[in-house]
Amino acid sequence: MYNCSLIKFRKITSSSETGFGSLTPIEYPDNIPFEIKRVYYIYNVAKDLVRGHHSHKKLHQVLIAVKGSVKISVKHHYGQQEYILNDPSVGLYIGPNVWREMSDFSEDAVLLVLASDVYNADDYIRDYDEFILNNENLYGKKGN
Ligand code: T46
Repeated sequence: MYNCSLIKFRKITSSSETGFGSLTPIEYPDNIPFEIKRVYYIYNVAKDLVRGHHSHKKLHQVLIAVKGSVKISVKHHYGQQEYILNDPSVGLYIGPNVWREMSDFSEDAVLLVLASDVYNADDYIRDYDEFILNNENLYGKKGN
């Protein structure tokens, strides 16, 4: 989807030892399209709760379910899509002007987010009508 795509990271495992586990490195610019200025994570979310309900004006982010699973619903002027994140070696890149909602958190889910900038409340569009209008201003009115 426009401004939104899955990234497959490396998963380093040792075949020689059982139970050794896996390691996923993420480095700019090889695996992620922006320099990381902030990291946060979301956890202990109730099963029926939906978070998000906003887009960003300039922020780029990558979302990774480092534990458990989370559904991410995204919407842009050019389409909408749902992703189930349940693999710590897979990230979902979300660029600017994409409406996002996070739901269906499994009980053990930990959603790690890598962000291109520090927290800035002014970068959020939290009103859905404003999001639609902003996208129309940027990409043109639907049907024209
Ligand atoms: C996003 C999705 C995936 C801070 O003080 N610093 C921070 O870095 C963040 C991310 C949030 N906050 C405060 C702002 C609110 O008072 O934490 C509170 C909860 O934030 P919010 O309601 O925006 O959380 P979500 O889960 O709806 O959205 C978050 C990010 O804010 C957002 O950028 O894309 O996760």
